[in-house]
Amino acid sequence: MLAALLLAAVAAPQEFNYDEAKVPDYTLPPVLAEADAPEDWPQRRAEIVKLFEQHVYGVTPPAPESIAFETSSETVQWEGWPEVEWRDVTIAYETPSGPFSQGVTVVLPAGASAEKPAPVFTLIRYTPRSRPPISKDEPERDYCPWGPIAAAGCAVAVVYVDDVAPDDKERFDSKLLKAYGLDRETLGERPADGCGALAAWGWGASRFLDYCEQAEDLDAERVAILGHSRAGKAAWWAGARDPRFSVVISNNSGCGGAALSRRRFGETVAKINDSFPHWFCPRFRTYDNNEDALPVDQHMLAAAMAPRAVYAGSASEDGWADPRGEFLSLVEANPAFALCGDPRLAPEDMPEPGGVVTKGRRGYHLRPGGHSLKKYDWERYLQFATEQWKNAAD
Ligand code: GTR
Repeated sequence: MLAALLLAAVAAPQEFNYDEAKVPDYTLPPVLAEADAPEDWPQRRAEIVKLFEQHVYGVTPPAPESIAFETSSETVQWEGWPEVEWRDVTIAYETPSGPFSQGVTVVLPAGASAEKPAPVFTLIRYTPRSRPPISKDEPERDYCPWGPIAAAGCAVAVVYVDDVAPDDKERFDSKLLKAYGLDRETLGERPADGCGALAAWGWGASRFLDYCEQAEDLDAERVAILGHSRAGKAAWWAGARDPRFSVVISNNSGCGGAALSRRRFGETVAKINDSFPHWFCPRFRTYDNNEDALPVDQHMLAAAMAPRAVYAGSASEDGWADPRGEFLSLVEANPAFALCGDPRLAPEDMPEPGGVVTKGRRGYHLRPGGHSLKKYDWERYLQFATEQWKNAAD
């Protein structure tokens, strides 16, 4: 009898909330704290980044002192698509345990040059590396339509998570983190603020930005970062840490990404820590079923992008990622964006499925459908980023 009861308890599906009426009351930590003027913002922003580092994502290695790049290119013309250059970039740097390298594939529009450098979309991608690296069709979960991106005059670069930190709880620290002596074998145990995989992926994306800064045909002032789902979480954190990314986008990133943790809608902190303990720092576990004790919530991550541009793409049937919680993060970032002179977003501005809202440097859309990165999403990201880059240039 006892055994049967225990079995039933184990087999019972965990309860997750999908009912707006059951979202608990919560109070968010303040975005500005003592800051109340634009000149106070850089310091407050730095405090926010530090809090996320200590409590959520973990401390990344320092940027390498010297870095070198090797490239090989081919011109590709697929029927019905614009001619592009596919460039494989090997990024190499010294680490405490010797040389380390990662690869990035860049697709450049024909005609990108020192006179006309191409703006860049940096996609953190967790689909295994393949050749051709980027497909023409839409079937993949983190699809990358390089044709339309090139047609818009932009380049797209793919950062492969596996090069820096395999997306696997046993092996995530076997590459970059091991090279820096931050792996469990070296340390014995992960420290409370130990670097998680999401932070390591973003760190790898910053090394690609190092490349953009010296590649004449890429425009380092106009580099966007984005990712889908787990890579969307990594993209927002990479964008918060590295202010060289001028536009920061997450697609269906949910818990630990754009969604407010205190809403406990769909995936929760306890659930994500159980399923993916390697994504975050160990201290994040102390907030399992204890979200109100977090010194941050994800609206502060959106705020950390100010005065740059930030976007969240949601999908109407992706309750697990809490589309409303993703929108509310942008809304609750109001104090930081208002300080930079942007208009306020209101909860009532949340669009219906199929709608987009852009105010100042913040954008959001709710694609009809489920958890995926689609052509629909990319079209909106292209439009938002190009508008932001144009506004910044005006
Ligand atoms: C899910 C996870 C989400 C999201 C997703 C993905 O299983 O619960 O947080 O990251 O995976 O990355 O596809």
